[in-house]
Amino acid sequence: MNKSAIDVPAEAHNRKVIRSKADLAINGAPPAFAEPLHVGRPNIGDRQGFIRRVNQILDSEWLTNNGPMVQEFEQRVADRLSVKHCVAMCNGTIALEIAIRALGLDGEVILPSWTFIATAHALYWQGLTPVFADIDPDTHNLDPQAVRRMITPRTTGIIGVHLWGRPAPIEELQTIANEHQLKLMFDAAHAFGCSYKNQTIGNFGCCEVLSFHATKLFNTFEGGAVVTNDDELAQAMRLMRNFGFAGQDNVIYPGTNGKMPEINAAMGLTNLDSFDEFIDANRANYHAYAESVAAVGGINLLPYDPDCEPNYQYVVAEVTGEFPGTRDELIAALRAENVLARRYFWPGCHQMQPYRDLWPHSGLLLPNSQAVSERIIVLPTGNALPPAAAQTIADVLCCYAADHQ
Ligand code: T4K
Repeated sequence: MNKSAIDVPAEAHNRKVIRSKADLAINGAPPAFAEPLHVGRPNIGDRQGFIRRVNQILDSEWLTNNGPMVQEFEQRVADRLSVKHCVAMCNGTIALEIAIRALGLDGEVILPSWTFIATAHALYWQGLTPVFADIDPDTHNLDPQAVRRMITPRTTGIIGVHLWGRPAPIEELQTIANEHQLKLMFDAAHAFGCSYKNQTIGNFGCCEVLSFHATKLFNTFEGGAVVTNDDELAQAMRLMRNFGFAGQDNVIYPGTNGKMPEINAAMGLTNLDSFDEFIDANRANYHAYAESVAAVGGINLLPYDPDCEPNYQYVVAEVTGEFPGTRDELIAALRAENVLARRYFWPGCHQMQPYRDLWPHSGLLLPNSQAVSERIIVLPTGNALPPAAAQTIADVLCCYAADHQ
């Protein structure tokens, strides 16, 4: 067993004692946690503050269509990220689609396969061809050399994804985009509140897309936004998210309905008030895992880059060949303890439909994406994680490893 796992007596935290294989739930013992621990448990700020805002909305009888809460929310997000425009949307996927369209992307767009499926679907849904480039196995982000290899005469853009809140190789991608006259945008769904070299995520490429889904560090129930410093782009996206209306009775573009309702903005404003506390809680969870889980042989916690300020949204570990068991067996052992760890984003977008049938051999060009997808494990975090949960999870991993030596 690793040192820190035995340093803190389980009894002191009133948590299940896990010292031998007989204590593991997969071997018939009761689970370590009475309630499931989720990866995406929502962070919820001040309830009374939220309810006050909901009452304000109800009293005002203004429920949606760019109401005062949405406008305040957009301003607060823009201020927080030091970016000129925040265009709030109903979710991150529609925000991606609108950004893709407003940028005039066409033909082929290069993106990682190692991302949530929405990044690829947003392109496909807009009639574009997603072209998957491989990742750097150490950072899980796009490998610029792999991006170069995927450029064809039909390529019009690149979508970098700041996976797990770790900035994509921003400068290298911008250089490639400039050399080939491509538009560069970022899927920053994981990176709200992160920064790169002291500049907030939200200020890179032509625009960056945020998700405020319930499972994100910062949520508006459902929601998203595109942030940009480009006035014209922001104006085009505002038009697109509201059916193309340029004023009452005046439609000048075939737009869609991407509007954020007032109640979502109320949740956003409430959660913005507590956002720093959410980060603090996640940072503490991350460090607790780093001390305990990372000390288990064969389980490596993904570190953050020194020149990036993370939001600690995800606790991501890799199960290496050194660990005496497969990733999926380990996930099953954790699930038995009520630890609902995930294997995001297995098996990779290229292995999901329609892309798997369209390009059945694309995996040959994505060896790093495939390898990472087989060894990843995402652990529960968030401000509802019980105290010492990371330690208990480390104890499970240690005993599991000892049991399978
Ligand atoms: N780009 C990237 C890189 C993304 O990661 C995402 C979304 C997007 C774009 C698109 O943004 P949105 O259109 O979603 O705004 C979840 C989320 O649905 C998705 O938003 C997120 N990424 C993705 C990483 O995770 P699932 O399939 O894992 O959701 P689900 O229902 O399994 O929930 C995860 C866990 O959270 C569950 O174990 C239960 C727990 N949970 C969930 C909800 C909704 C709760 O405890 N309470 C809740 O209200 O996709």
